Amino acid sequence: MNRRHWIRGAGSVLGAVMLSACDRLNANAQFMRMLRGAEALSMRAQRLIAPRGALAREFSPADISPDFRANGSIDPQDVEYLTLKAGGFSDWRLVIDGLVETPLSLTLDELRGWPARSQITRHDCVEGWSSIGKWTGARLAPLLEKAGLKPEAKFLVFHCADTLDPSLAQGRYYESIDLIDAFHPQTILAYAMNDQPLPVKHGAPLRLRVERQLGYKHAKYVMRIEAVADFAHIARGRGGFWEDRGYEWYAGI
Ligand SMILES: Nc1nc2c(c(=O)[nH]1)N[C@H]1C(S)=C(S)[C@@H](COP(=O)(O)O)O[C@H]1N2
Ligand SMILES: [Mo]
Repeated sequence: MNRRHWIRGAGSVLGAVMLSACDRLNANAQFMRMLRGAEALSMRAQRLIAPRGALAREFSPADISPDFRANGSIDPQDVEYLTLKAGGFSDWRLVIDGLVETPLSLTLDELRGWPARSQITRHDCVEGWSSIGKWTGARLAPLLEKAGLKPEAKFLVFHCADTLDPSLAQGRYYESIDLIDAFHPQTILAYAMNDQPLPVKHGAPLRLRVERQLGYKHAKYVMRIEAVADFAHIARGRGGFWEDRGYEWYAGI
């Protein structure tokens, strides 16, 4: 069997597994373990088809959605965030720490001075909608090179300012990516959208764009980027707010 056939075969088996998934099975630990195995398989399969450095498709200005949807938190009410917003984010700092040689703390103005990239891309949300927007921001790779990742660092955790689930102590939004996505050329910390300062509903003052991943990986309201060896100790240990509630950690597109 050649590679392509093998991938197609594996894909249809996974599809059947997914179709039979239901909430009851979701609660079944053995089934969840199997899904995680399938997730690792789909991650490897996808990376055979599209190499890890491949760029997400970029669009032309004419393709930009006139009304880009906003989703999840759109107006955080966390006191710390409200205070920063009231001050025009002049007291906001992006912290990059954890397993780095030199922790960084950067103002928005300082970030604007770092090597930047603009890209017009399509945002795909698992809820079944897509919008095209233009994003401008600091490329993540040069910032990570400045901070100097320690050899043990394997993932970046994005800590956000918003509480999406107020019913729990662990209701703050957070996300994580691996170093392949972290150093991808289209991975940026966006401070502008469609040539305007990033609006609050889309994550002001700073949000992640990680274009080879589904919408929920694109952390908005980023406060801190922590380099870690693993994320088992953070919140419920699955690497993200939605991952802690059953979504797959790898959401590659
Ligand atoms: N901090 C934070 N980031 C977040 C979310 C959120 O609720 N809080 N929602 C996620 C989801 S599911 C999607 S689809 C996108 C939505 O981004 P948008 O509001 O700019 O469309 O942000 C993602 N990042
Ligand atoms: Mo989403």
